[in-house]
Amino acid sequence: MGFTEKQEALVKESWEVLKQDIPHFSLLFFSLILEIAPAAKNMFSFLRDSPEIPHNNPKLKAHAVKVFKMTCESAIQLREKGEVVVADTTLNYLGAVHVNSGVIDPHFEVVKEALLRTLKEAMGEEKWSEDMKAAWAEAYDQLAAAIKAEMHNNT
Ligand code: HEM
Ligand code: ISQ
Repeated sequence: MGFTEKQEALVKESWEVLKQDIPHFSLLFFSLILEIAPAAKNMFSFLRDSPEIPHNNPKLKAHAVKVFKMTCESAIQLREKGEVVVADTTLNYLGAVHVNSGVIDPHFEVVKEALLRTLKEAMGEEKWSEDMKAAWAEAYDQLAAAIKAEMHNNT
């Protein structure tokens, strides 16, 4: 079954909420990644040398926003084209960045879990739903698949 208009709307709706407080939600996103996989800390250049997660680190914020935005873009494409297409140069770059940082396939599940938990927190019990979760999960999985394929191409 393809990605529906309703699923796309759910993703867009929650991205609008997330956007209201980027500093908070990027920090939360990151904290959740490290809560699930503490060892991931040393993979990130902007965290490696600091004893705790820096609040308001511009790099952390910018990176986290890219992850949110790219997943949101993927949802739109899934609805429009039925597949996620990432521009070649972007994909090459992301494949290389992740391979060079030591990222391996199982890490993608960690980031997925953290992303979904961040969204749940942002939406609150009232607005969060299984449908919303499934829509983000699908968009993320397809995007992750594209990045993973590129990472394997590089190795
Ligand atoms: C860097 C996106 C999955 C770890 C980045 C960058 C983006 C990004 C946009 C920044 C590149 C730049 O501007 O320099 C994504 C997306 C993912 C994903 C969309 C999934 C769909 C993961 C996973 C891990 C990971 C699973 C493993 C923990 C990293 C690391 C960096 C990075 C370590 C380099 C940060 C640095 O030292 O500057 N990612 N990522 N990413 N990502 Fe991911
Ligand atoms: C890079 N890749 C995946 C997840 C991230 C979360 C926060 C900051 C950077 C990231």
